[in-house]
Amino acid sequence: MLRYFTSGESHGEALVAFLSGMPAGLKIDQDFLNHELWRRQQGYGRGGRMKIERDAARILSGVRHGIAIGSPIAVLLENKDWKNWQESLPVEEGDPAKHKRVASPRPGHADLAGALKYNFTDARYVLERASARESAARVAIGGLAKLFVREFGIEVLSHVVSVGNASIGNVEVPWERISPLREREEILLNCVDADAEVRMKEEVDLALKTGDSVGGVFEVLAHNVPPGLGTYAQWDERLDAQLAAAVMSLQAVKAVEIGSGITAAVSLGSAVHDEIGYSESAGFAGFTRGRNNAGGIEGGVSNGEDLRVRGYLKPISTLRRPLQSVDFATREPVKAAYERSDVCVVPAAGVAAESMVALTLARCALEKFGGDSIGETLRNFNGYLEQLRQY
Ligand code: EPS
Repeated sequence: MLRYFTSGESHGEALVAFLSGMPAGLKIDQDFLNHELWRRQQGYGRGGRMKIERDAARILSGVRHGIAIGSPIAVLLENKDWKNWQESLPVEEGDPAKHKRVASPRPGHADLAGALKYNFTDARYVLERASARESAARVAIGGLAKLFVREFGIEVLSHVVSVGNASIGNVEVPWERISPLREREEILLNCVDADAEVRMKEEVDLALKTGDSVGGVFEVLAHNVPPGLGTYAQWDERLDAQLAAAVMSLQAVKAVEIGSGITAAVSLGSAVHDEIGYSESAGFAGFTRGRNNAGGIEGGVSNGEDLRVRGYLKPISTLRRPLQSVDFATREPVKAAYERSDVCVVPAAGVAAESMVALTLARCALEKFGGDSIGETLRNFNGYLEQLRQY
């Protein structure tokens, strides 16, 4: 069983991620992991922190001589900013005069809910863990999951659908237009449509000028996913339910859509469901679809079409022109705390969501095909592919 979790504070010494259950023999490409981490740091509208960090995955365990050895993998990501926080956020008690209290909670952030829950009169400890900095750790192990699902021919990538009011429109972007995005050496807003990208940049500029922040929508595609991952047999084993939870768990995501789920709710059945055809050499078992409103999942099971998962991101809650709040100590009205922040993180959230989709697919694939070594897993996978061809 594939299990994973992360630890680390945004301004602590490091982030750590654990991934347990990866079959032995999987080749680990560290340059690929670091490129994934680089991609998460990009995008127009990111804040000052990204100028400080240069995220790199340091593998501590579970990989030897370039391959996974079947034991738990631990990855460490150093926070370069730690050198500026050693006195204000030490592990030891330190000098309380140097601690950086966050005296007034930011509306929209975890600050108030977290302070109430953990009984803090300061949001510092809350934001340190609730911050989207944590998603870097997920991208490191998500990279490992991507390397694993690649063994099955599955590729996972994202693009930006909208930023604020600027959108590519209601179109189904095919994989062939999305895959070239990964070669880009400069990532503006990770959009397939150059005109829309210019409009998206204007949305960010406007928010930047007014001390505001702006959200948007990203879409993750998983290409070449075989039919049969996930199941309707039990509620929590449905692939759409697992993907929704995985993507919703990312910081600032407030809604998740599979395929054309949102427009489907206001359309007639005949306009929504993807008609079935047959052409012997097509896909995994010869069945074809004229369109993919289902987003590659029917009944909680992958159907052989590309998976399409959208995440709807609220605007970042740290505002340069802060909203109204209350001082934790005095209960007097004050402006919410501000240190520094991003203005727009939609492309970065898309990269983090790719990781969550890859981890989810890796788990489902391991459940279906099993195996303690990559050879055993692929033998089982190839047997299943043959079963589909013979169907
Ligand atoms: C982030 C690092 C953080 C923020 C951002 C994401 O760095 P800092 O707080 O030092 O500026 O830039 O966190 C948030 C969006 C948030 O709301 O906390 C990162 O590595 O992505």
